[in-house]
Amino acid sequence: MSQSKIISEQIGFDLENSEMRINKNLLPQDGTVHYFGKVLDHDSANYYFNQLLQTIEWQHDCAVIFGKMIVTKRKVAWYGEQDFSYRYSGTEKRALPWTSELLALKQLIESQTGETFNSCLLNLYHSGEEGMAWHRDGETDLKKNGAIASLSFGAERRFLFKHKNTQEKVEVLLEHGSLLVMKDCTQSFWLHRLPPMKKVKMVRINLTFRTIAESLFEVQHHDSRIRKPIPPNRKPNKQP
Ligand SMILES: O=C(O)CCC(=O)C(=O)O
Ligand SMILES: [Mn+2]
Repeated sequence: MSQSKIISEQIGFDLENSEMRINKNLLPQDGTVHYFGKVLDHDSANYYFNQLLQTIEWQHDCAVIFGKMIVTKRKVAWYGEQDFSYRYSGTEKRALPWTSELLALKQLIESQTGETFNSCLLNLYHSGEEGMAWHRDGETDLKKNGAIASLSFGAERRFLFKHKNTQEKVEVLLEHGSLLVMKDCTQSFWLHRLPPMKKVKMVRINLTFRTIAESLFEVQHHDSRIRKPIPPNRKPNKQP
């Protein structure tokens, strides 16, 4: 039995169902997005939804927008294989060590996609009133053209892509227990967004597994957004 089949069975992964869908690229040009659909069976998706809700150290996100510190309604968390420290939206974040659930999910999507990931950004949307504006995940700390694997749990939400030159839009519905992968040059040409859906009252949790660029581990403090792990007895540098 293959390794991915063994993992799939342990974790409740709907392998055969997903294999039929992954070959279709949702984008007409300039990038690759594969929607695998529901990759976890309903009970496993419920299990992970509840575990993530309870075990993740959720915190409101802070961002500096037009010089003002904004606290978002949605909550976020960041986990990784090292306690990476990085700067994002004018604030400093530090990755927590993998939980057993995140490691199991990472192992599963790695065996399915053939990609590897070393960090995960998690978002918790309390209801359809919360969403995320147009953006791309092209931060300089991420591996160039690295795959980003997005796992969704809870409320079904629309997810949109918009081409930065043609304004062409592509839409997909992200279901409970589903996997979407963005890769190649997608982040260079397409923005994405999670629009609010006022009728949705349920919580949604999204996990985006990413790869922090190896070369940046070596970059030292002065101007990098990612730093080597900071020794526990030293405080992170102050905000500018
Ligand atoms: O919640 C989602 O589906 C997308 C989240 C996202 O785009 C991000 O965290 O960068
Ligand atoms: Mn994003």
